[in-house]
Amino acid sequence: MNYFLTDDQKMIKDLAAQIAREKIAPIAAELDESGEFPWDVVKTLAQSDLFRVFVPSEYGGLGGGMFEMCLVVEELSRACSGIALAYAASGLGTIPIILFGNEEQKKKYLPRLAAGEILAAFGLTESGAGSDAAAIKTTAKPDGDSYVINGTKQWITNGGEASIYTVVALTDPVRGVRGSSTILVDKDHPGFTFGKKENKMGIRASATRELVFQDCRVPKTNLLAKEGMGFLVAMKTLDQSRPGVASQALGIAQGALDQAIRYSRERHQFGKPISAFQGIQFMLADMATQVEAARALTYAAARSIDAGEKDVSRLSAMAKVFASDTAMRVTTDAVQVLGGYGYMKEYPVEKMMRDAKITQIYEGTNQIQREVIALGLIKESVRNQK
Ligand code: COS
Repeated sequence: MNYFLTDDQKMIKDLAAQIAREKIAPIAAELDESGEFPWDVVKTLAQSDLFRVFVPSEYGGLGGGMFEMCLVVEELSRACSGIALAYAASGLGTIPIILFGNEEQKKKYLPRLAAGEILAAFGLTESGAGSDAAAIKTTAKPDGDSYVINGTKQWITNGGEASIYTVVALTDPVRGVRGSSTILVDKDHPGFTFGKKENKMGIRASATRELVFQDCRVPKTNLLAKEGMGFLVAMKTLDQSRPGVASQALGIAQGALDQAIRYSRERHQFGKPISAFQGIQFMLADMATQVEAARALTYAAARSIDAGEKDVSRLSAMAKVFASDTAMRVTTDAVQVLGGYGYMKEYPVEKMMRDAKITQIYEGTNQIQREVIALGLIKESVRNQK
């Protein structure tokens, strides 16, 4: 399908594909096993200017948007979505600074993030606040010119590796969600430490850790937007970032489809390549159709965000749901096409199937996405009736 990419977008996509082929694919299985963070790949992505693609040009970026970020994430994820996540999660952590940072905050952080010198992370989730993001307990008590942060954030991607964290905390707990705020916290702030690295089913090359705050005092100048806007900042950030998860899922699905097609041509049974059997052909046809539909929806969502569409929650959630469900189906079918070999670690599809699962869970489970979509439909219907 022709998505009418500009020359710049084609260049970004090709460059990311080349890095995926040459630098990521050869180490994907090894890092999946060891869980080592892919700093060498991060360095290559930085040297190739790929962290710049979604940052405004005034702050050292190339002035693209979510669409360009999605093109990169998709291509990197074809080879390894765990490694790609070091890039994508930094994007998630950068979005609130782009959307809500003041001039001083943008000047301080964005040029270094754009250069790939440092990574960002986003800290919302807690042990008791997953789908129910409004139930956070971490507090940031105003005290003179500072906030004093106490609490623990859970399962934070890039935790311990990133240098800058956007943390959602209650500055006025009595007001509940309306008393939440987003605060930028540097990694080396006294009172800020990290839990152990989590041992995960998939995306094992990515780092997932707790963020632990014990009387962590940060200056009030680190507040993003205004006090009380924390939940809104988080929701607006997730509206923008969810097509990023969709493109990660899309990359995994495309990678698995590529493997299944190649294998079906090479594997002979009953005197023929298995690609000659209709049972396999129909599976490949369905996988390819789903992947293309996921791509069309993901690109449409990212382009709507970049075009400044006001209400992107629903489209963004649709892209995330559809692409992640597609990734799960397509990787499962790819394992089936490869049969016993697909189940073995010598072939990459079993890893892809493990990696795909998280895309149905994080940045809002697919059940939450469906709720966002349905509530959006109902609200629109009520509006149209008035
Ligand atoms: N954009 C702007 N405002 C939004 C919004 C959005 N996308 N979503 C909610 N809001 C606003 C609502 O309009 C409401 O404002 P008012 O009180 O002024 O009316 C406020 O935020 C609270 O909204 P709501 O009552 O819908 O909040 P809920 O607590 O019911 O939660 C969901 C809404 C479930 C959608 C939210 O908690 C969510 O997205 N959960 C998943 C969290 C997630 O993705 N976690 C992953 C970890 S981050 S990597």
